[in-house]
Amino acid sequence: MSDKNTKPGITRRGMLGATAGGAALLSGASGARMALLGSAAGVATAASTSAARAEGALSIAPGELDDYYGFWSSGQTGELRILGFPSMRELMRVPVFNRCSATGWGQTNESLKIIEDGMSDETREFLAAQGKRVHDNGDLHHPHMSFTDGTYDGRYLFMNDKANTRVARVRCDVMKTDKIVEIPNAKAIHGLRPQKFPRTGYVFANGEDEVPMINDGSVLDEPDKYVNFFTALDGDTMEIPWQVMVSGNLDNTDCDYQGKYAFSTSYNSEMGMNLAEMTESEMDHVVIFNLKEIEKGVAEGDVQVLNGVPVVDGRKGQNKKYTRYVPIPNSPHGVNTAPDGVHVVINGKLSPTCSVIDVRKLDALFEEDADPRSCIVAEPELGLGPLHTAFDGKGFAYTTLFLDSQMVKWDIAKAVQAYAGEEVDPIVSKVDVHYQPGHNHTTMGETKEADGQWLISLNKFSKDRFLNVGPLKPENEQIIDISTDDMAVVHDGPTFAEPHDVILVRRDIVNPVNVWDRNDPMWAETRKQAEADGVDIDDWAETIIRDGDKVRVYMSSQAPTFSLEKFEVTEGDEVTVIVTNLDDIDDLTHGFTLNNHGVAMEIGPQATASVTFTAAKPGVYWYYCQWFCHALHMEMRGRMLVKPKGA
Ligand code: CUK
Ligand code: CUA
Repeated sequence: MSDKNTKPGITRRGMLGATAGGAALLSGASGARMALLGSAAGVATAASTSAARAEGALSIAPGELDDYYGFWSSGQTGELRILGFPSMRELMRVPVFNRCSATGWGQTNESLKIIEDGMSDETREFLAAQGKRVHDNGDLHHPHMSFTDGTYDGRYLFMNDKANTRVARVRCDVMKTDKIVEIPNAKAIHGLRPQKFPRTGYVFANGEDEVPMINDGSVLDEPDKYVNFFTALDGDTMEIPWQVMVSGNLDNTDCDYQGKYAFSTSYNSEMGMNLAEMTESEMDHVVIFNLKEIEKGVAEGDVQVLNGVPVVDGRKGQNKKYTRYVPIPNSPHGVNTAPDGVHVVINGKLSPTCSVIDVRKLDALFEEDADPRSCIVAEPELGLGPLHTAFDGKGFAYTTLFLDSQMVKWDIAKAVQAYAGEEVDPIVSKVDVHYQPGHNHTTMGETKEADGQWLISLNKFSKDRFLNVGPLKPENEQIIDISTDDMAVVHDGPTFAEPHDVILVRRDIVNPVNVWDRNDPMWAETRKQAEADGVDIDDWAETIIRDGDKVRVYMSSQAPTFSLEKFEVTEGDEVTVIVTNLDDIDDLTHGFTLNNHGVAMEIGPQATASVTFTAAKPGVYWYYCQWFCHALHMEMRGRMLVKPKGA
């Protein structure tokens, strides 16, 4: 059976691996022991089945493909990472908020345009005052794919930057960032989710840090002057149709499968400014946003316009049409909507409980004088430090317990029964993870197509699990087989700072191209400039345009040569090098690196990229192709002569 582009189930390898013969292939004493036990008993035990299944699925043979794409955040590294899952082979890093040395992201004119287009004038001036043009860091926590009708649609990935208050979009056809938008009014975008139904639609973004409404340096310790914002972006245009002003801070967010409500947790309902104040009350809250009422309020002009964005007032005790504050114990963190389309799990963090909302009770919640807790239908006690929950689509939930260093599997229906007073235990089983898990995720688990195959635990501490690399340790990501109730941990994988979150997407949903379209919008501005200069960048180009002390150098690349083996400029010139890769073969990327100028960029097959720098010092400088493209790749180089001024 070819498992290319089919829905993964138990693959052929997995089935073979589940036999005693497959288990015998396990290396090491424990593998041999399991294989012996399995065959001695005549049946595979749960543990050996898991191990064997893992052996089959995790050790993907050379040349074979994974069943899932894993889209990983990278926290303070600022990039998006793509892994094959379940093999955990890293496939690609997509620069987003970071400066990338390999691709030139944050340096090429095309990437700078994307980064600067979504930047406020205020930030532009602020950066200029520090001698900078763009931020070169970000803190990317939450990557999520666009949805249509409750499941991933393979169009875009959206992600937040907590450090510099931005939201970015990555195009899934080329796996490159195409929009980065600074969110006005809010500070520190943390939770982020795309609308699931009818489509994305909105991308919801939480502001984590409260700031004084007028933040001009005159207010510090007057909490009543602090506000916070919930933002809706339009996933198609990346414009901001509205924001909601809220009370308390906002942590994580999710939304329903009906297109009516969104939810945000708040760990600081107190509006405290230090640890003692922030953790003072036993109850914090989840804010429920009534999307239709907010849209109506915006249409009717019940807004104040702040920095160009219509903002409705959804603060506690204000207009109750827009928001409801549901009390939740204690500093809730993750919020996760189950694939059943009904249950929303709020993870208690400092409370050992998760609170479960039934979305069918939300219309009534927005009625006058409704009990704010009337939408809660379960509150199972799961263990210490529940942070995030994932689902298998079979009625079970899996919650990370940060303090207990465990994953707990529980039954949603039984939790509802127990809350109603029945004598049932919703907890199915627990497994140790290593150590202190944050996010977890199941295959397709945040869609209505959750398939119950695998669970991954993203653990904040690895301690002794890997070779020691010094005081800074990697994190540890563990794969758990959820095909049995025992939840066997079947894989450890170290990872660098600091993936918070991941989504696991069936591979038939993601279909990137192999070669760029020559008319891609990514270099539309560069094309316009070339047309103005009378240069056809779709053809072999070797043209140098002088425009005062600006020089534009047009060249093409075709393995193993640049069209220009040399060019001349004058000391002090502002030089723009525009390279078009005329190769149209899969995987034939060239690069342009200019020695001692800090200049390097990627030019994919059929792409155009450009970079601008100052030729500050007379001399000969070699430029070279930095992607190994041909047997004569080393020879793919040329010289820039910088002539002394006035010579
Ligand atoms: S947060 Cu990091 S573990 Cu930013 Cu999604 Cu929960
Ligand atoms: Cu072109 Cu190496």
